[in-house]
Amino acid sequence: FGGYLRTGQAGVPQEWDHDPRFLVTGASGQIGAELIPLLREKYSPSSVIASDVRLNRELMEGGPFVYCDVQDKDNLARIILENGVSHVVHLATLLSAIGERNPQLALRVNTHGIQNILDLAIQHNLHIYAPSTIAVFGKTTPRHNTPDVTIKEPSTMYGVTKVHQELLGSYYNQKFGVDYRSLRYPGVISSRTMPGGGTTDYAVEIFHAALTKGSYDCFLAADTALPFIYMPDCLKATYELMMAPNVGLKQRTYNVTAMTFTPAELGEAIARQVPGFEMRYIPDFRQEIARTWPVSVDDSNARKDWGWAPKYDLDAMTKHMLDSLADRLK
Ligand code: AKB
Repeated sequence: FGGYLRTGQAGVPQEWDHDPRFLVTGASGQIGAELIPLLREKYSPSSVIASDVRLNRELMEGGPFVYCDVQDKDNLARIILENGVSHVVHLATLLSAIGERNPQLALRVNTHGIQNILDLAIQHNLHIYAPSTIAVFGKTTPRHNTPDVTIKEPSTMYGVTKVHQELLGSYYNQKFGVDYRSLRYPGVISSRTMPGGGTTDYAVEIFHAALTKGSYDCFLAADTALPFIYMPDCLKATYELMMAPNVGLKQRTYNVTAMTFTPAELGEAIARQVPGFEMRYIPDFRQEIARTWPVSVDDSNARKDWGWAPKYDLDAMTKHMLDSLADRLK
């Protein structure tokens, strides 16, 4: 991304030498559904191609939308070539919980997808942004204030494939000069699209349940603390890293976080605004996954290298989320 910038400071997109053309894979998921409208607003609707194996009508109405299974390298190559794509935002992935239900599928989609994208990046001189996750960490990782560089022995197939992605991205950067960038997302909370099969999904489901039923059965135990970020901050971090001048980046993958809370603490924050809200705890297999992930992560390198600073804490996020969701549910 930095290669296109003439001048500039971190997070402040400057003049472009030529207009970028984006391909976003996995567009219909939680992040794509909000990142694509933002990119289409900042550039032009026709220069942001959404792609997925599942249709998203809103995205299709707002600009180009094509079928793309990221395991199919020929189809990816055709889309990139025929549309003059310069930047790929690779979001197609099977998350932690759904990946444990079908580990072989998660292995195929997640590893073939990033391998295809990185190989095509060499041929077509593409700039790649592909998120990673706190799922790269495991039970041997220090769980508090987890740094960028530490032990990564994940317990899920999703985590295994994202360690593979991180290593491959960094290798392609060093060996072939591919402009690969990545953020390790914590749980992402948003009101527009439900997340698709993660361990942190409870923190989105809970808001829908609070507004529709006044109660929620949580699949994690009350005291399971995990790091989170609210979608406006997640979009801000993503866009800022994508646009940051390459010269300022000291690493290819950065931790980012905005808050840490337990299901009980989130329940209390919601109850302050939805009187009478009640929770029950019925932990399932996702509890085992959550116990291997960090409680909090250290994102000081992102703050230092490209000026990352989140805006939403638990209370601000809860209020904004309840207001936005109430509007959507009207
Ligand atoms: C998941 O729970 O699998 C994801 C993640 C933390 O990457 N939300």
